[in-house]
Amino acid sequence: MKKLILVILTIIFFSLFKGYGWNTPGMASPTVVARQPAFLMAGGEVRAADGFSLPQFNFTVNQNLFVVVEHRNHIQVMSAQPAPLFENVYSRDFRTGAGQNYGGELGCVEVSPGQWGLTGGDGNGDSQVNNTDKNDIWIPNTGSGGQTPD
Ligand SMILES: [Ca+2]
Repeated sequence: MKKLILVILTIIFFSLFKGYGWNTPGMASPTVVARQPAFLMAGGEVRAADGFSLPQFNFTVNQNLFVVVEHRNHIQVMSAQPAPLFENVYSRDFRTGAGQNYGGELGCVEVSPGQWGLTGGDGNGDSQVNNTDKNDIWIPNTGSGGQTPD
């Protein structure tokens, strides 16, 4: 009998924005069209609440979609380009390079050659990693159990 091992790193919020492009003169500001919690798996894939299927959204797509990944103690990342559609799936792989996210290396780090990850350590969720995170979140919660902040 095969064992099924499900490794989930954490829960994220997976959002979709519509728009024609970021900072495009004369174009309307991007709008959040959908947001849902999802699991960030050990391999970097995103899965829906059941842990297996892809997150699904129920709306009509009539503009470019940009993907945003929000994690409770990482800097929020947004795709630099619209997510391409292939076989009814919109996807964006942030692991393949700093150019995948808006802001490049400001929002990600190369964790191994050719593999990129989200910048961690944003304890207070203000999209910056600095001494405020260290002094207000990390140090007071060092050694405490559970997830911090809750
Ligand atoms: Ca912070």
